Amino acid sequence: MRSLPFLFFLSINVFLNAQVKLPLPTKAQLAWHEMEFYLFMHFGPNTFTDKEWGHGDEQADIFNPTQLDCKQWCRIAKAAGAKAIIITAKHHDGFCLWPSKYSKHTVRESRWKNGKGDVLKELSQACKQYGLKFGVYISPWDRNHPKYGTPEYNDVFVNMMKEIFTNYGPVWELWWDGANGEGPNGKKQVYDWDRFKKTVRTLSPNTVVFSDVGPHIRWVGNEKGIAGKTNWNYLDTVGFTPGIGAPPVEILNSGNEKGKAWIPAECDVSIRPGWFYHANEDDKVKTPEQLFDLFLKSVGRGANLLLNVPPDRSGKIHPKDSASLLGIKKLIDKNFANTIMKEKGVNVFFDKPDNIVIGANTKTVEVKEYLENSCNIVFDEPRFVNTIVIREDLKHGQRVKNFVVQILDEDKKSHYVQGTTIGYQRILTFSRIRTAFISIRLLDSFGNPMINGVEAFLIDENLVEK
Ligand code: FUL
Repeated sequence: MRSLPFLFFLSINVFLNAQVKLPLPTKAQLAWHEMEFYLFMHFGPNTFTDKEWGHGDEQADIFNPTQLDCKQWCRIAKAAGAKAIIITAKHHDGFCLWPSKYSKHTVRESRWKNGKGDVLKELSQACKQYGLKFGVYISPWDRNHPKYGTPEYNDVFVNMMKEIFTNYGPVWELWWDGANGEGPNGKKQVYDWDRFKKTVRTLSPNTVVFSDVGPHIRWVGNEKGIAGKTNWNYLDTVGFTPGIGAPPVEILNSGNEKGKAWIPAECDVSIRPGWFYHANEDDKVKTPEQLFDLFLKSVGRGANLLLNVPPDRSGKIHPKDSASLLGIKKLIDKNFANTIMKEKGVNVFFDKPDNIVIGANTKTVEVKEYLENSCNIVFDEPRFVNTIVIREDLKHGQRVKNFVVQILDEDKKSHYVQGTTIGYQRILTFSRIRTAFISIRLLDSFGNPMINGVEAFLIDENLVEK
């Protein structure tokens, strides 16, 4: 029996939490969460000069891939299980991978295909053909454009975005880099962010826009591909701008628990040390196991993983990179294909026996009286488990603040794994334990948790998060 004071506390707490009006994702943001893992491609003059940040004074002729093959990129992305490709249409050096009317530093000025080539055209078409979403990175910082540092550059940037939306859309995600320095005229730009946002809203309302502070997707605060173990999809942006005016990286990494806007984190990281291709990094490509670890630390913490795979000078993905990409797909398939929950002799109870959520995004259960209730996973026979996956139905906002997983071993000793936020998906791994009883307790939340997936796995013990 619960004591009266406890019941009183419980009802007050539920009442208070129910009063909190949570920010909610838009339809486009909800769909974005389901994208989970996709590729970034840094490609441009830097690929040919071995630089990371071109100065903008590189000869356009330097850009001359011998066998550019965007279909190869797409085939590999597909085989890796990635759902989109985001390309650096214009990096800080200002070189445009499409023949923009608003620049004199583009593929048109290069020798590649006698100035008739268009990488954005080839890639956007290939993505359509292969069923991948197409995204565009366009650096606001431009070290080549003569107008940079003057109000007219904002017109240039807006016009470039217009060209991209009009000629290569639909653009699923648009990426605004926060780096900001001087232009060729030695001046820094005052960006008209409001105008930029309005341009996207008007011309391509379904595009999700990434920057340090959104408006739709935020930077995770590091370039290592690692989200906070606590990762709120909420962020406060008032008074902040992308770049130098962004919130502290710790905030970007974890979000704001009581933030006013839905701006989830995206984890960008490169498969190699650099963002652009460098032959001397061919032996430093991340292994499938390292990529799997990053998957756990990004997608497993409710963020999305944007993995950079830079094409080489031929214009293709290097065999070392594609081998690692196929490797991570194998690891994900092998380790997450079979949820224990669907096997015979497994009983799952969430609140009431008819409230069962097995697998991913099956049905949503509102967990009432969450302080008391838990999801119990009971096996007929003891078995090894080292991974629990739990998901919230984000249509109702992100609610869970704190939870604990109790695993009872064969000697009736309890092991506890603590968790804070869940969000789209939390993958908790631990050293394997032989158990017949697991209990997930949701300890604190905004209102009642809305859970739409619980799974248990035994993954390769070597892949458990370090
Ligand atoms: C940074 C840039 O300066 C890097 O070159 C790279 O493009 C990375 C994704 O974003 O801000």
